[in-house]
Amino acid sequence: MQFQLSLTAALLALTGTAVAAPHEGSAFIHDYDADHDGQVSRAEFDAGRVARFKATDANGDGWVSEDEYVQEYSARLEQQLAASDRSTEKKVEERQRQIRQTHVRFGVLDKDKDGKMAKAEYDLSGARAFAEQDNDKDGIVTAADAATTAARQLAARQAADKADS
Ligand SMILES: [Ca+2]
Ligand SMILES: [Ca+2]
Ligand SMILES: [Ca+2]
Repeated sequence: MQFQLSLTAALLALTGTAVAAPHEGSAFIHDYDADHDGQVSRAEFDAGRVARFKATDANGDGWVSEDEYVQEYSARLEQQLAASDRSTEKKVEERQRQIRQTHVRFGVLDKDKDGKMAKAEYDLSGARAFAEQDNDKDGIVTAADAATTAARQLAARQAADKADS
């Protein structure tokens, strides 16, 4: 059992996935599959994004600041960490890594670098994320699409790691 747990942790570290357990499948589908049919249509995705933008814009002024962005992510991360069976030490590490990446992500999302993530900037990154997940480009992200994308991303990361070392 202990071996299995540390193996899982090692695999998660390798894939750089948040703290989602492998049996949960695609985090993308988990996040946006509102009608629970196991796949995400473009309409479902767009509705989910609108809701998330609103929820992230905590003070309701129409744009998301870096603080608001990190805050929203960190709340979700804490839920995942609370449900995870990793050691306290690993959770501290994971938290630091994820929060650091969230700041980096905000910088990428804020295309015009005015310190604000506008809805248009958010939509742009959403459209890109959906296109990346929808492997066969039919406008619906199925479990097969998500699995193919995950495999492609893993291969790309491994190639990048190799280039680094
Ligand atoms: Ca705001
Ligand atoms: Ca901006
Ligand atoms: Ca598809």
